[in-house]
Amino acid sequence: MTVRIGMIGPGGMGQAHIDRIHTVIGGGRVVAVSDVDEVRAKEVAERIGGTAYASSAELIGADEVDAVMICSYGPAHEVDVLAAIAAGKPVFCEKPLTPTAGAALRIMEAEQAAGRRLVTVGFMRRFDRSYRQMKALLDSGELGETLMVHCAHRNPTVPQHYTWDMAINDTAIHEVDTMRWLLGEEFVSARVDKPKKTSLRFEHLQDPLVLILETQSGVRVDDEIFVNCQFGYDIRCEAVAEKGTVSLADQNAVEVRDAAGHRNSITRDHNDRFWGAFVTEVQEWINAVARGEHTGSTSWDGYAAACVCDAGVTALTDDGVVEVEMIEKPAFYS
Ligand code: ISE
Repeated sequence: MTVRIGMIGPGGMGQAHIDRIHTVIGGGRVVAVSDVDEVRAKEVAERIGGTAYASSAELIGADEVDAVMICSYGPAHEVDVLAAIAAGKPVFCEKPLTPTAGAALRIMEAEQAAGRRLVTVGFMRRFDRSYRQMKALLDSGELGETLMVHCAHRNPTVPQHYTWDMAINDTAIHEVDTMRWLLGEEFVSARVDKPKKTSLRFEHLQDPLVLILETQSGVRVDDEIFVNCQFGYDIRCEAVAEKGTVSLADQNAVEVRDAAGHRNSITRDHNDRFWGAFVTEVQEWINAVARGEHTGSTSWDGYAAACVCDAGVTALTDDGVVEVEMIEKPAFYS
């Protein structure tokens, strides 16, 4: 069976998904697109030999669409995820599921009422080989209990429309999800440290910042967010446990040694850095849709990440420690 996918928002991320689905991934095909920019929708549809729909609602309702992929702007996600649930179609929604916890809660309620897990959130780092090896080692208990995790998330630059809260809601959300998954527990509090700002940023940004999170059992996670670091897309993670540490290795494929020194290349692009993770994530989703099953992060994961980010955004404006407010996990997501 070929899973016929309808893509909402085929911008940069969406096009990258289309390219992998049509080249390296098996079992799926993007047959329909819609976009707020109608011209772009038509161009993409023509390129892939699919149909351009005038609205996301029409695309979701189309008979030729078995499953929906949402790659639009975060605030637009809720209405389309709810429509996909109402249509009984599996939906892969890029992160963040929603920009606020309240909206994610409405999605969870609709999904539970539908009685079937239909929503997968695009938290791709869970599919990265290095993070998976790190988790396997920590879960084995060989290093004892995990006590702290030091993370860094650096982007070369961000565009002017990147708003101040996106440092948490759009960037740090990756570590929020990955750390919940890695440590297997929820965060209870957030704090933001605000160091000296780089002069190479837009005035409205606190850049860099350090998000400090604490889990239920007291594990401390610090996450340096530096979205105008100039030099590359640089992701670091070191877990400190009772008897040792484990870190992500450099992701370079080759190292150069010459008269200029010993160095490796650093990518500037998240699609390049997490290429393998994206491929595995989307392949597993398509396989699961074909089997009528659910895979990947759930709406609960989208909701929990949004709750932590809500606390982080508050901590960005108000000093001090902010408690994470979250409902009890519904049995539906256990
Ligand atoms: C972007 O949306 C991503 O998901 C990237 O991985 C992240 O590094 C960037 O800061 C976000 O804006």
